[in-house]
Amino acid sequence: MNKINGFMLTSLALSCLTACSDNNESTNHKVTNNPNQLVEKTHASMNHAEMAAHQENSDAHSSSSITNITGDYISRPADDLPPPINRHEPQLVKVDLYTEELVAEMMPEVTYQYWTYNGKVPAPFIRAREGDTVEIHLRHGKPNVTGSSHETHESAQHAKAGHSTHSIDLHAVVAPGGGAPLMQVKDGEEKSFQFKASRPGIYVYHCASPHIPTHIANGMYGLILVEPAAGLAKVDREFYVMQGEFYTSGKFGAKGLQALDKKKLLAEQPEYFLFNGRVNALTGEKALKAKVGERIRLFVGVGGHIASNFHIIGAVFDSLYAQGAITNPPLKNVQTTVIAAGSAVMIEFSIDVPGKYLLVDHSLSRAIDKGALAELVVEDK
Ligand SMILES: [Cu+2]
Repeated sequence: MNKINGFMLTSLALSCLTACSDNNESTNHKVTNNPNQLVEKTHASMNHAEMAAHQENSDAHSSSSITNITGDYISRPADDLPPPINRHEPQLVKVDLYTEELVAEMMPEVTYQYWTYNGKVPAPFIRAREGDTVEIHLRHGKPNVTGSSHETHESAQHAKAGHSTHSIDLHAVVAPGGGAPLMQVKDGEEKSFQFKASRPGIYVYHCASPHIPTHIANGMYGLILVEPAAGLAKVDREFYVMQGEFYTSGKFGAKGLQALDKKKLLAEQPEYFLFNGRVNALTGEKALKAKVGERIRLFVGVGGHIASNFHIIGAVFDSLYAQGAITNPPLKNVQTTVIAAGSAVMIEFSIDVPGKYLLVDHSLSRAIDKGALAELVVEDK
């Protein structure tokens, strides 16, 4: 057994590919009983047949061949999060993540090569309970995909594109790099580690591979909630929203495939400020929906590099758990909250008057001109 940075490494057999929620099973996993151990394994996850298919199709792996996905594919719906935890004992929570680079619409006629966890922005919402052992599996590349739909390309192309390695740094992990030193995965590799969810809160996680700001700017971020052991108050609705900014080569709305403009990234001058990765990701049919009087809980994070001035036009945050500190007493009756880059908040409120309420970054040109706008539609009971 190796020791790295004080954490013991053992091997795991890797198998499951389920969603990021409660999971009682630990089948095929040799899990240590000490939850403070970080567990890691590397393996080339393509078998020979898959590798052969990959090679045969390698001619098609030029950057121009990456599938264009039209429509609203990239954005994760705001109600896509695991349900509240309803148990009183700690358990093992297994999380399966893979990385995927894919070209998708940022708005109609504007496309961008996103780098993602599990194909969406933001990444899966991870939900655990204080005291749980969380086991993160991270695979570089979509599992069980070969042939023309295989988004990944050859190693050299990965390297040239700057995504030869991906990883994960979870702010809920109290260990060097948030786990990232153990979790650098190259094309086709998979690694895993365990940590004890010891600090309740709502935390950001993100890719931490060079050049880190580029990986984050391309969409590699999500939230992990560690519920307090006693649980959270019961509410009627929960939603998952993350703000991130995008540094496209063309101006906001410029048509066609947009490259990342690194100069704009370094200058912190994005063209887009977006909720869940796309213009109008959370409006119209995809708006947040609730009924008058219902208790609504929002988890809102900033995955990007620029803090949000988060506000809901026409609403007041009855309870704001600022800076991810969900076990502190909330601030009451708050109009707008700053959400730092790499932070998140929990907001609880209800609405008395039916209608449409706009979620915005109150640096309002970001909302009106650069995309940072979502809708909450509240209907009569
Ligand atoms: Cu990455």
